[in-house]
Amino acid sequence: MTSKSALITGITGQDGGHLTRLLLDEGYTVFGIVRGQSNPKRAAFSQEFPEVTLIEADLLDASSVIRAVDLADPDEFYNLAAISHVGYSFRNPVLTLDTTGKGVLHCLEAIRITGRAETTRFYQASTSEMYGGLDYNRPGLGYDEDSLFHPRSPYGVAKLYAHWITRNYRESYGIFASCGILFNHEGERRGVEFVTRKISDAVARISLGLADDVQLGDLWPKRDWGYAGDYVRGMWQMLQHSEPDDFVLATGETHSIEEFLDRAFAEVGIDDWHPYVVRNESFTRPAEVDILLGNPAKAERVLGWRREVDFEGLVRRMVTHDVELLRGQSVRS
Ligand code: NAP
Ligand code: F7E
Repeated sequence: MTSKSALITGITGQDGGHLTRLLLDEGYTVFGIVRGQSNPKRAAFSQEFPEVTLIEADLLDASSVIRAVDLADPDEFYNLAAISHVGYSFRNPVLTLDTTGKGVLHCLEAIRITGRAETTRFYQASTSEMYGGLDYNRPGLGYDEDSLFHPRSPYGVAKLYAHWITRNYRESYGIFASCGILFNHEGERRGVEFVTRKISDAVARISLGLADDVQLGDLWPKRDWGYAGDYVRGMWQMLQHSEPDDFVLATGETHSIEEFLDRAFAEVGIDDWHPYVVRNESFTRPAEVDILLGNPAKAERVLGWRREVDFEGLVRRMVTHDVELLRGQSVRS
């Protein structure tokens, strides 16, 4: 067990929940940033994790981030906060730049200005969206840490700034700052605005007679989908490593949304999902990322990182969870 402390931004998000569980199990004292004067997620979070100290701050407000760093005095700082929905970023590009891009600079400056460049290790949540799926020039091998970036959304572009400013602070000020270039990771904590959870939730509702269909956009894009619980372990391993560096976390497999639908509906005994899926143009994007496939060889070799949940296991886990959740709710009501 450790006596270390950690500060997590985005603690009320999917990865924040998984990472909090991991760090508490490792013996960390955990601090988390919550935004908003009445954040509806705060009560549920504190009920699940009463040991965590929540600090009110917002990545848009540099002074609040400095205050949070001073209060927590963390050994490790995990920056998970972002406007993280790609479709939303097209409709809110300036907010996305300010939060997902400039917000990271506020975190790095907070470490530097408060004199913690040599004591606080920093994790930045970089993303496979920085690759954009176009320069897919090594089919079968997947994107790695040396691949070209070509972001295709305001989110991807903002994350690319965040990635490079993190590297810049590592090189300029010697901050132990590592970027995890994570491919899509999902699970029972995923927001229903993302396609996998939207599908698992809809499949559960349809199987229980609570919904007739689900409205989706393009079904052909392919993603490298892993389980979030496996990926937060990789984040933590990056900050335990002897040197700061950048690492891809991925499964090395890619599947279309149609394949996700096949498996998810099969879990509840429905062989043909077509009658239950309605196309809705409003869920398509001005520019799409056609295919993402990651190569996690460096993280496996250097960090000893391994993913444990495969594609089939991920879909089963999500559908089973959502069926049980809805059954529980209907029993209570
Ligand atoms: P998520 O569920 O969308 O969580 C995002 C978090 O950011 C939420 O806690 C949100 O707070 C917080 N946030 C948003 N704006 C903020 C602001 N102005 N100030 C402070 N906090 C703010 O995202 P996730 O899936 O856990 O992902 C974690 C990080 O990894 C994100 O940076 C994401 O971009 C990145 N990433 C995710 C994936 C993936 O597949 N999940 C892959 C690669 C990279 P509220 O709860 O108050 O809204
Ligand atoms: O979309 C298509 C959509 O929103 C996946 C974020 O965590 O991973 C995530 O970004 C695909 C896209 O995830 C719907 O057009 C079809 O092709 O679940 P998503 P994402 O865009 O891949 C990356 C790595 C991140 O970093 C991000 O933070 O599914 N799609 N129909 C749909 N997508 C949504 N959301 N909703 C639909 O109805």
